[in-house]
Amino acid sequence: MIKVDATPFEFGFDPARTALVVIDMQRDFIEPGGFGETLGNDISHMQRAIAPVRDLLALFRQQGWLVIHTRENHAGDLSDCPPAKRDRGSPSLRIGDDGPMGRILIRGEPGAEIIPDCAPVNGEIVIDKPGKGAFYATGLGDLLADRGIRTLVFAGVTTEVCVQTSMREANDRGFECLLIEEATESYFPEFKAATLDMIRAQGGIVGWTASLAALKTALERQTRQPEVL
Ligand code: C5J
Repeated sequence: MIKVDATPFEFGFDPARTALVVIDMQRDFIEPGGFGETLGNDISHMQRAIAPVRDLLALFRQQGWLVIHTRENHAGDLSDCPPAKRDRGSPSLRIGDDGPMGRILIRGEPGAEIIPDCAPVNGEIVIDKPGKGAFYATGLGDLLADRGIRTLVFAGVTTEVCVQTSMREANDRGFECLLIEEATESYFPEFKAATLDMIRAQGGIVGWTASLAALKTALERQTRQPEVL
């Protein structure tokens, strides 16, 4: 069991039953001309999450632990996009419209790909999801059950939308969930802060949060432990 200094209290996990879930580190949310920007958001905030997500991925890869990526996207014919999602508000471009990185939020288009810094490597799992939550209309629940996974470490964007929704879905399904604080970002810094508070309030009502440094320290501590036979 690895024990991490976390909030609201220590978080313990068995790596064999744990997966990292990196939510939607896609060009459409992070780069100019994508879905995030068409909604009127300041995408510059997203830059802060890139290096920490990359470091977190490197950590899991070094240890050989399970890594899962998600992508929010839709079929080209929009059959999995509720009209309410496409038609709401007055974005400069809607889901499915042609933008500078191809059709906005459409599976297979350049904008819907994960940014190169955080791109999946061979053997990692990629889940395409039409909703904000990673469990809705995807095979994620079955995949985790098949592998005996009970603990999820979360990262990605955006904190209060797809990350929080996925973490709440996981919590309701009985998973123990840890969000890595620097490895998530919102277009609204105050929403990120509020989301971290909401997750860990009331004795960890949705789960835990911890810094990347705390996770690294926990791993170093574990490596230094003598092996008791
Ligand atoms: C949004 C997401 N914000 N990945 N998607 O629409 O958080």
